[in-house]
Amino acid sequence: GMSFTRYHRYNEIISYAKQQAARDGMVSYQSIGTSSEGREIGLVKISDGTGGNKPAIWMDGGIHAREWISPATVTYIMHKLITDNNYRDLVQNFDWYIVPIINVDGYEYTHTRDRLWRKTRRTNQGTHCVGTDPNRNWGFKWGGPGSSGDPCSEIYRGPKPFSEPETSAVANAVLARRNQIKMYLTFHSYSQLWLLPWSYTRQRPSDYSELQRLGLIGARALASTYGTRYRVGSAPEILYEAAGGSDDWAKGSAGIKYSYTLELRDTGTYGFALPASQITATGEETLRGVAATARALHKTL
Ligand code: 0X9
Ligand code: ZN
Repeated sequence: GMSFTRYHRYNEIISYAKQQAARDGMVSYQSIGTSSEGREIGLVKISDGTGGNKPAIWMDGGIHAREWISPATVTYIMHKLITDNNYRDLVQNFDWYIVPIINVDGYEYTHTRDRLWRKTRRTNQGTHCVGTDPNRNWGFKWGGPGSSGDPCSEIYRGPKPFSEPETSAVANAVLARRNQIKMYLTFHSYSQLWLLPWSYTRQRPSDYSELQRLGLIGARALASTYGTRYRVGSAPEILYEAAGGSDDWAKGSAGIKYSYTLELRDTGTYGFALPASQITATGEETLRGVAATARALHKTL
């Protein structure tokens, strides 16, 4: 089983995902690619198997290495979707695709060398500076504002779109299921924000009010759990402009209408070093937010 009283290493999370797949017929596991250091990137599908493919929801975590609460929360939600009957409707109405950790090399590096590492661990030509910001590396409006061409920058976009095997693997896995996926959710920390497209521009998409409506439903349900308050809006309005992120790519390139980035707990008291004692509460409130948004989404289909 999996405990949520501490942060787990990459191997423990992947083993847990594989175990669930081995013991529960509704869960399957596959590798969707390999990181630059050779680690497998795992995808879990939860599907109750009555008939063919249903509308699906995609969730991923751990794009940024140091944001440990992200893989922990995604794993918590996965665990609850599999084991808690209160969420049966969500598994009956949707297939769920879940990648607990995208930046697998960076995640391990934060456990072994540098707790605050953010980027991937691929070496760059002509410099000792390592890594690309995997949330500036996606191929929609790549190179735009809020990204850098300097390999030594924390927001280095990489030499070209999808230069990183990790972002490329996830993009290909999403594209292969693009007609099925109705919502894309990606989990970061910290700041307690429910971010709506776009991030690359201050302009709002034409369907902004529909995206905002579902975002507000999620943030309200999240807050009603333990009182944790989220702000809902686009990144340029409530955070900063930044092009090349997975959320903009999911909407702009993959055509997934509902695309959100959640910035989880906290607002800066502990920041990236959120104590493990907050994993279950963060997982539970985020699950309730996601569940409320998913139920509202289902009514629109
Ligand atoms: O800058 C980011 O990538 C995210 N914030 S974080 O502190 N976790 O690094 C915000 C991402 C919002 N979406 C895009 N910029 N596309
Ligand atoms: Zn992040």
